[in-house]
Amino acid sequence: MSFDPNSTATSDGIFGLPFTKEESKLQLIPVPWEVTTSYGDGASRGPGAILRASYQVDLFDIETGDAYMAGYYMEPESAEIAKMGRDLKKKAKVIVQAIEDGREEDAEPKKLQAEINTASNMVNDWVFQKAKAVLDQGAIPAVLGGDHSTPFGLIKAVTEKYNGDVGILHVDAHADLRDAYQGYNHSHASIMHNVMEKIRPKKLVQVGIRDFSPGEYDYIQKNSDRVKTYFDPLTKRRLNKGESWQTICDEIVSHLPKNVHISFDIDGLSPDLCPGTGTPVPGGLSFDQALTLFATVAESGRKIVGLDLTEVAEAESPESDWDGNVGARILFKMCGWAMVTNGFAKKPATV
Ligand SMILES: [Mn+2]
Repeated sequence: MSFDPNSTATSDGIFGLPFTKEESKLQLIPVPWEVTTSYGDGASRGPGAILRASYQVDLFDIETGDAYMAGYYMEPESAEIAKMGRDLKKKAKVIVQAIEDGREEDAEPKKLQAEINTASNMVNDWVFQKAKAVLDQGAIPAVLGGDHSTPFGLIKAVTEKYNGDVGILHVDAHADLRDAYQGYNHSHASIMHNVMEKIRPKKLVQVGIRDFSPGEYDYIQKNSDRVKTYFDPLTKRRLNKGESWQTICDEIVSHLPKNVHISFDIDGLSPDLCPGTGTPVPGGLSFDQALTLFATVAESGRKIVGLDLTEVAEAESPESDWDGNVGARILFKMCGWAMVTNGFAKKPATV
């Protein structure tokens, strides 16, 4: 394997890198799935949008150096999962209509919900097996969604590997702590509730949260020993009163155990950085604030043992690759820090 990092991409691998699966310490599992998304469409095409935009990212990074030399590999998308997702998304629209019409208890929507729940379980199992195989190879697994339901199997595999001693750093506009959503057991709006109740990692630390239900707020209050939420408006007030983002990042990271899984919903960022995402909310993190948060995790001595990036949409207009571009750069930074914190790469001496 030889290539020139100074030239433009010559391989069609993620970030233009030519590594095989076997030689890669970071392996991406794309999950083109958004069956239960409630608002905008497009997250199922996120992995493709990120892949195309990834060729523009310059490989050397001032914070993580040539971490990519540890090898990044993205699996081809499963055509089977993409097709199953497309077919079920049509059926999900029938359910949404039934709910609007007050017919959600009818036999037809109930049957479709059951069908979607079965399919979601299948996708979770599929992701779990894939992630487990990556971990068994001594590499770091990552999921590229798709909607935010997609990393469930990944978080399960990572948490099992470390016997539960894992903290989830969850960046999102939404708390994703709903018990169930529109009759779905595994929807994007319930991912962290499912993670905390069915997988039970040690800690959930949420950042950027600005959209949640009273029930979700209640869940956060009742589980304050396991769930720490940084509500975006309150964090912004602290900044406005003169606290530094670095101070707040140090505090956020202090709640996490040694092993950290980063679950990054792109809508945690300010919506000008993800205009095509399904459920954008004003407010949120700047790009630089996200990078500082990652760097703080790494510099604290914690290890990034898994990561996912979800809800990146293919932009509305075919000429625009902005959503993919931002997504690719967030992904690249998370991958770089994962390599550095696992000892697969060294950061530049000057940083
Ligand atoms: Mn979200």
